[in-house]
This record gives sequence, C-alpha cells and structure tokens, in this order.
Amino acid sequence: ASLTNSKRIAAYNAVDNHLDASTKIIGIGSGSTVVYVIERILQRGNLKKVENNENNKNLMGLDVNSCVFIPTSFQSRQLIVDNGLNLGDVDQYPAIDITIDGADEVDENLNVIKGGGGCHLREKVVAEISKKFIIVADHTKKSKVLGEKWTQGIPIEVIPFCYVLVSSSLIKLGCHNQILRMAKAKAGPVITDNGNFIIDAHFGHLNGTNTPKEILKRIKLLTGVVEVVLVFSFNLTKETKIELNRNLLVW
Ligand code: DER
Repeated sequence: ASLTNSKRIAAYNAVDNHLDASTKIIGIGSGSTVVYVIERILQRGNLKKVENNENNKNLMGLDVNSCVFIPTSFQSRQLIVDNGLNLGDVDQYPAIDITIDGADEVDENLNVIKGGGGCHLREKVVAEISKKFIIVADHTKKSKVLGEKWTQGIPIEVIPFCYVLVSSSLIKLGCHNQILRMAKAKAGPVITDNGNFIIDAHFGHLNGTNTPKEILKRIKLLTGVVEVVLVFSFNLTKETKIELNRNLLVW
C-alpha cells in the first residue's frame, strides 16, 4: 500500500474497531495519521443507526454530535474545530474513554518513540487519563529496536532557559549528538504549544544497557527536561488498556 494509503488503512481500522456508542469522550492525538482518524469518525460517526453487520458492529449509534473531543496540540484542536466537532479540554474531562494517536516508531514490546511532531507532552497527559489508548502505526513505523528506522533522535521537550545545560547533560548520558530542533518557516528554534524547545537526542539503537526504559529514566531526571516519550511509562490507571492490536498496526 502507498504510504498515505497504509496510514489511512491503519487509522480506519482503529476507528472501526474501537469506537462505539459507549464512546463519548475521545482524545485526538497529533500528526498526520490522526487526520485519517478524524476523516473516518466523520464518515461513520453521523450514523444514527447502522445495519448491524460485520463492518458496522462497532459503530452502532456512534453519534459524533453527542461526543466531546479532547485535543493534544494546537494542530489537533484545529482538526476538531475545523470539522465542527465538540471541543473539550482535560480540565473539564479528567477521564477520557479512548485516545487515538500516532507514533514515530514502535517496537515489538510496544516501546514507542513519540514527539516527531513536537506534541508529546500533551499527548502523554491525554493518554494517561484515557481508559483506552490506541497507537495507530503503519508498517513504516515498525522496528525490531527503537532507533532503527526513526533516525531523527529522541524528541525531548526542554525549558528554553536551560537547553544548553540539558545538551551537555545528555552527552554525559552517552548521547552522541543532540540537536536543538530549528523551525523551517521561522528563524530560530521550534517552540512547542507549551512555549518550550525540543532537543532531538541521538543514542543509536535503544538496546543493550540503553533500553528504552533505562534511557527514559535517565533523560527524565535531567534538570530542565519537561517530557520525553519512549516506553508506555504513562502512569496508567488500572483500567487503562494498552492494545497492540496487530491489525491496527499495518505492518
Ligand atoms: O509527535 C508525535 O508523537 C505524533 O504522534 C507524530 O509524530 C505521529 O507521526 P505521524 O505524523 O506519522 O502520524
């Protein structure tokens, strides 16, 4: 399948297999894959009553007008607003039924690199308060080990005041290249929705002593680091289910 097509197939699978009439509060991730998640919700979500057959069984009565959508970035907020969907925020809705998001790379233990879009802080917050969290990733994201396919470094959100300190601390952790993410259509660095910088830190393949869990811990403890996403280290509530549903991951 072409790249767009495989992202679309994966996104459509996620919506068709996981949204149903009981889904009222829906977290929307950020990036290009979630555009297809919204596309599918709009296509299917206005069906008041769907014939109860194999394709539609999970979409019985999904009525988007009775749902509230929680954004994880300015971009996903725009997706919600521009498509006329009800917008909510994490203060009003501290418990979310399901969040559907993308990723930059996924290994077979569901370790994930997120942050390619620079939205991973809010994505992680929304994921943590979701009962179910679905990562939609097509075959281009599949790796045996993190760092194999995603070669742009681990995205780390840092406080602008101390990005130089964080950079030098990363070197001590064995990082062999750390790059302040520069904007393309604006002079200077990328500024996140939270007003911070992003450092992309290159550790090579995350295995051996540099497992995703180990690297996550070491990076998170650095002064000036705001957030990094590597393993599903979210403080998952007891109900939160992480589903590595193979047919959602179009390998
Ligand atoms: O920043 C992120 O983690 C986003 O989810 C993003 O990187 C997902 O990638 P996509 O644009 O390929 O969906």
